[in-house]
Amino acid sequence: DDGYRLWLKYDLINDIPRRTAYARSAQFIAANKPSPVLQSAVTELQTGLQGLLGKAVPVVAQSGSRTGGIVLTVAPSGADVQGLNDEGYRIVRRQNNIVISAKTDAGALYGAFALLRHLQTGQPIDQVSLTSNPKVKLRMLNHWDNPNGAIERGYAGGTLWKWYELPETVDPRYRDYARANASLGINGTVVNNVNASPRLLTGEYLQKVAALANVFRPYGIKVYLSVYFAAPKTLGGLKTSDPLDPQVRQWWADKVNEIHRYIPDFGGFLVKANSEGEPGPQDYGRTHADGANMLAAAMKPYSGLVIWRAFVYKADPKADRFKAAHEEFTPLDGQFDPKVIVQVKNGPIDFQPREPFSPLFGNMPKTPLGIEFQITQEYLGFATHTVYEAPLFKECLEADTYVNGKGSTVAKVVDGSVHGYRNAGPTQTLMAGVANTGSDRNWTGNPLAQANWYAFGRLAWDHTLSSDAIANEWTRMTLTSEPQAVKRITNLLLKSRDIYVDYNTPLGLSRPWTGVHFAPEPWQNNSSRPDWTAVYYHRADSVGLGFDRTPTGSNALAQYRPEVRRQWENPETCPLPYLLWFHHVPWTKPLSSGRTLWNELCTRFYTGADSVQWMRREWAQVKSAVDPALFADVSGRLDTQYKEALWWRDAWVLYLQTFARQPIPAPFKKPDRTLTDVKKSVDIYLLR
Ligand code: BDP
Repeated sequence: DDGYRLWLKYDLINDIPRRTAYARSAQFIAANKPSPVLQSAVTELQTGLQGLLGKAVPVVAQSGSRTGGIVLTVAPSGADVQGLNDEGYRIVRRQNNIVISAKTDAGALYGAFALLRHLQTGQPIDQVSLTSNPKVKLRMLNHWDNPNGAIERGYAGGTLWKWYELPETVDPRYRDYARANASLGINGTVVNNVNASPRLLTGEYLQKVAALANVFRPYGIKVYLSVYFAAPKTLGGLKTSDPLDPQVRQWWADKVNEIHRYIPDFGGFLVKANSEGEPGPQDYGRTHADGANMLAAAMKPYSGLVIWRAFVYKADPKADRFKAAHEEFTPLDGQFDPKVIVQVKNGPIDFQPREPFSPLFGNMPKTPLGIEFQITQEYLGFATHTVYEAPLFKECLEADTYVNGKGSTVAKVVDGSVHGYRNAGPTQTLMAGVANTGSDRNWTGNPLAQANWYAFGRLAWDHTLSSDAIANEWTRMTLTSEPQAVKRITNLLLKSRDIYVDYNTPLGLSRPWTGVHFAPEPWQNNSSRPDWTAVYYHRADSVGLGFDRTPTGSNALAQYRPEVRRQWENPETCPLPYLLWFHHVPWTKPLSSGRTLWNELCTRFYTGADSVQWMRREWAQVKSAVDPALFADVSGRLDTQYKEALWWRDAWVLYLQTFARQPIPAPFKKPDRTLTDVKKSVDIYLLR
């Protein structure tokens, strides 16, 4: 198995009684006058059932008096669709048929995939009764793909989009990409990097993007573009890109019209502005709101949206980067056009293995805030380390902001239930994930990283699903149905993120690296900006370790509600996973675990690395239950992961030891190599 089919494998069901029971209920597929989207649902059911049942299932126009089949019905109102939102679905058994009802064709498509998932995971079908509504309206992938074919922070090959062949040649893979996304309910895709090339806005490239949009449309997926804010200057030849300049505004209005000539249902713009060197409205003394509203005005005649990123921080040596987005954006609350959504990364810094939730969530009640997660493993060991991300996503989504009292979780801020974004006219709710897909045959490099794409999509649809349920479902659809193996793999996935954190950034450490974000460099202290060094984040000195964000330090804690602050402000009671995020802790201080900080750190680094051995042993146990090629692929990656976990462990403990000046505690043995050895190996890795 080369992994290409992802979780849509549709292999023949070997359990004959079950297969027979399913076949009895799937003797035909009925759909009236299929639109392109409904036709996708029908085709997918046909393909899926043919594979699972080993026989072709005919499609009929109307069920009439026939029974024993699957009936797709779309109606804007009526008892069948009561309680459904626009994209929701209901699956029930009625008059001996399985009826999939929805208000829209997209809802029926999601229902079709849900029914297939139900069968793929071996659920009983006789009394099937499923109702599901997406909790968030825009469920989107963000591709950081460049027109030259490379992917920023991509670890699974080059871009999926063959720009030089488009629009004449349309790779069939685009359709499989759309199928996979639609199976999860993903309904939007930003096809290019947030560090955007203006080239995507040229007529030549818009035609290419339109060809992709044509493939994605029958799967309910809209295309969005990241835009380069200074395009009026670079592309339009204007003297300025000032958002209040009438010519600039006209340029964008014309551009938006042009885009719609190619892509009538264009989704909208994603904008990274005045961030990490990208141009933006502040270049002209204007605000983020001025910039976003100018694009919203250009978009006014259409349904498209402007998604404006809040990922900003300035090169100020005295500032705490943690506070930057909150400081810049909260004063603008209420100033954004209703067509604007502000997209906020899950944490205040930058997709670290574990971060507290961003204090922006809940603190802009008049502005819809979308959440951005990173699926690609930029800070999670690239495609070699196995890190299942659902627990990371869930940890943030379930965190309580207390903005409207207890229970104001990040998820409820994002889905609109705290501040009622849903009622605010055309505004939307949004969950975005930075894609981990690439041109590798298996899409994600590490076969197990497919689970992260899957988990993101499932949580964007329903953030109340558990990490465990998603892992179990994905494993059964993708790897094996053998119960013991499913249990083992699910357990391995669920533990993998904490294991990574333990050997990489335990107790609230963060960002121990430079440019490529892989090799350990906690000693890194030299960069054009202080906040691009490692020492800026961990603040190790002879006294202790960690970033003081209490009132004696940067007081970033003041950006949270008192209830949240109270959880973290006292170093005696701050949960250990967040300790060094908020406190500079003496090396010798006893922690709640009973160990001193130094001993606790060593314990984490050593047990974290040892746990990768456990992952290898667990994986070895499932050999007979999974495909041999896939088994070997993952085994090799786990071997590398172990080697690199030791590398991380040694780099950190040897470096921190120069401050803590204490021995490695028993029962752990001191590393075989010296700090100089590790530094040299990092230089070699980074080709320095
Ligand atoms: C950082 C990445 C950088 C991205 C940036 C962003 O290292 O490549 O451009 O995030 O999200 O984590 O804009």
